[in-house]
Amino acid sequence: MDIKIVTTTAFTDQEPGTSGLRKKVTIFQQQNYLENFVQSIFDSLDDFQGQTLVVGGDGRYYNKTAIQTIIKMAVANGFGQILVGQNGLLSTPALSAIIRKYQAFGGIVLSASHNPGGLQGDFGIKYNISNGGPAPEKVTDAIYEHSQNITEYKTVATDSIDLSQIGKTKIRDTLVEIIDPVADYAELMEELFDFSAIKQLFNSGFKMCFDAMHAITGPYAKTILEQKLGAVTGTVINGIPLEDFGGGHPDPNLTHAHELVDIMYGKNSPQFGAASDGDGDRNMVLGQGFFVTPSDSLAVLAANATLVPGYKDGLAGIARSMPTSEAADHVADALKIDCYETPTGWKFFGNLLDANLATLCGEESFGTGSSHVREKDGLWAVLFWLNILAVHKKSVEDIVREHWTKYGRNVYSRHDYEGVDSKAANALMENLYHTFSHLKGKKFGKYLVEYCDDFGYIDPVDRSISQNQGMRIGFQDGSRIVFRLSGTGTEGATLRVYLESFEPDTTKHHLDAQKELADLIKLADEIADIKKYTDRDKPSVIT
Ligand code: G16
Repeated sequence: MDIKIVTTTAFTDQEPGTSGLRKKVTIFQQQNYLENFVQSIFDSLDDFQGQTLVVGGDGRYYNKTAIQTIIKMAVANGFGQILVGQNGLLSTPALSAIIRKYQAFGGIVLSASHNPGGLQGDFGIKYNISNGGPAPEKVTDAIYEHSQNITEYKTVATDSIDLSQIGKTKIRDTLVEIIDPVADYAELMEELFDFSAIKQLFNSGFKMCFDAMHAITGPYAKTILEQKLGAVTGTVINGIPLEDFGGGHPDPNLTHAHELVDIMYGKNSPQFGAASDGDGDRNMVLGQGFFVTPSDSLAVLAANATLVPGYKDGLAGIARSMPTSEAADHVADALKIDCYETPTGWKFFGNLLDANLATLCGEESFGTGSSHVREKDGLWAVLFWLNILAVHKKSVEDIVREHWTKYGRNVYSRHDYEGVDSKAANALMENLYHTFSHLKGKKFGKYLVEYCDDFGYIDPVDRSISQNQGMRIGFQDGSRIVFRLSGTGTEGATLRVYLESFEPDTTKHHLDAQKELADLIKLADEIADIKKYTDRDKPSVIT
């Protein structure tokens, strides 16, 4: 079978964002669009001939078609082995675990994460390196550069591979192996967590509801929660992965995971609720009528880590993205370990984890993870909570409230303005940038501006520099407002406004976050002129 060299023309818009290339399905369906990007990935890698590539996706529309294309191109480009999840499925954290376990050269994840799927929805592609984590910026920059100059790609003319049967096929010199998408990941979870304690918890009548949102975690959650841990059948809802996620928006937050939210805030709710997103790396955690912010979740996991077998020896450090609340910093202070502040994007945690500077990482965007893989991991976070609940035998709410009593509460919220005109969003940021030069020392009511800057990061391991990572204003009382444009949207721009204040007074810990943050919310609008630039009088999503 001969290698085919196909002539192509570059697309100008293949610049990876916060997490790979995400576009409308219809954009990916243009002739050679996917092929160009895949060839650009391969062209930016060295010495992968004969090595292993892992491929899988979240099962969204176009997943299977794209996988067939990628297999043929990986064969033509000289990979020695390709591991593919059965039916083209692999959650993002499972793919990371498989890269690490089998010492693969890298992997390709097909997902647009929490973005809606289906013919009119979104698709995405991301390259992960040999540590199992998202390619760092130097690699994504190289991919983009290659995509701008591409003139041809390599493929082979062969029949489609049957993705439904576990087994091996040889194409030219490449072994293509269809693997169980769940087994390796489940085994890793069993090593990290006290499965017998969690089993006992479920045996004692403890109930939970896990909403897989018709996305990738359905099969993983059913195997681990229902089959291995003994949670009652029906614990996992929306557990069958569908190409359009059943018409839903697979983003585990209070707005989009409304079915779970209704259950957890309704009568006779189970003790614990959780949801995960399209590709299984995000998580939302709820108690009975109680929402745990992702920032608090990271802090609680860090404070309780030594209760969990996989972390019993303690944490090397914690890392959080800049807009994530400083709740984890208080825990790090108490544990006398470092807390690193990185730009938004899981790729920035990779070096810290590889160098063993951090063990737990987290982001306000519903992502938590650890050194067990190099991605955030939704089901892992749920199992971590279950392990803590099994040890403490207290409610989720009590655990969080006791945490606040000890460390203080970082009251937190994020306001998103989605689908804003891109020019207007850029103008808002530009204006903010100029405003910043005379904000320091200024007083707004009770808030005195202590610092304001455009966040930049120097990676402590390889000294690489990442600039323009979000505009932040810090006030003297520890409150913060951060403004960023999202790097994952596919329509117009999304303005994210992150709001945080610190409340040490336990008598105020029961208060509603939006009310507590009302002054800061007003101030954010006053400083950035949000209403004027976005032409919106309120955010589209509040978390
Ligand atoms: C991705 C990244 C995360 C980031 C999130 C939101 O998550 O992996 O690190 O926090 O996007 O990014 P933005 O604020 O730029 O939209 P996912 O779950 O979409 O892969």
